[in-house]
Amino acid sequence: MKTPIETLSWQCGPRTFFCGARTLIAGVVNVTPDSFSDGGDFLAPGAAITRALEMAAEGADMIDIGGESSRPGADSVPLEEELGRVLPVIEGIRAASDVPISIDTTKAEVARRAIARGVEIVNDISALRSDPAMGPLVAEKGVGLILMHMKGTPRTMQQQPEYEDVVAEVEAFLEERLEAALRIGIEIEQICLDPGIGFGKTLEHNLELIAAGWRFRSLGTPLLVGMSRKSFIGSLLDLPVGERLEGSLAAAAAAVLRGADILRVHDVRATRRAVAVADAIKPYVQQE
Ligand code: HH2
Repeated sequence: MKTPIETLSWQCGPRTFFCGARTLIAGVVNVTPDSFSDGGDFLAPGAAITRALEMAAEGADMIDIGGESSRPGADSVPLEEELGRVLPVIEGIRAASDVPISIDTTKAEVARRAIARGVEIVNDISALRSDPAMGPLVAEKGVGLILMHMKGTPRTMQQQPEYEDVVAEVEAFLEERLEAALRIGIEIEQICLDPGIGFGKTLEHNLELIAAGWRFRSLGTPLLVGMSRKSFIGSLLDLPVGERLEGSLAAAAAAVLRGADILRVHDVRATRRAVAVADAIKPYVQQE
């Protein structure tokens, strides 16, 4: 029996995304020397812009630009350096394309300058806990906001993460951050939630969270999941980061069938194809 998937709209400034029937793809471009999979590849603005436009042509629904790596153990980047990395790339993409852009940052000043250049979404992996100015900025500008779960900080998060019930704890965290955002004046339609695969989680925690998608989606917002090339795939396959495409596609299909609306990925064309098949099967899968 076919059960249509409830559509949730995600309001990101002037754009509205409809989440449900078709999985959306966020293409990742890290303008950093040290990101775990593409570190150093796109540090030159021209290379990052070219890659972003290529992803848009491959069918990315949005491009996520980051200037600070959040890989386990990563150091934080000073404000001026982060601005110097991401702003030329945002300007270059905007000059050539109207593809929606999200900025992966925990700093309100980076988000403010990015929004001034046409960015529609703030991807804050600290879920508004790093910078007290971030929530009010998002409320004032009406842009989209991704709230992600992380246990600890990128420096400490993989030091033996422990949970009694990982799904219940991540759910409680996301609910609490959602309520905090609403109290600041951000509308629920602006928000997207993310269980933060790999951020303070063991292999088993990640698998359990991917399978728990419908439960997170029942919090009433679209669900984003970022699994592309991550180390849990490397652990399962015993393969280095450059050889995790097939594993990433399998994880993508699984997450879609378990309720994910948006996937944050490095391989846009391949993921689009894999997910088109998963999307066709999705209405026939029990949504619980
Ligand atoms: N994962 C990474 C970075 N940002 N944002 C959200 N919302 N969800 C994620 O799962 C997520 C994220 C880590 O991946 P990547 O950007 O490829 O690497 P790095 O953090 O080393 O730059």
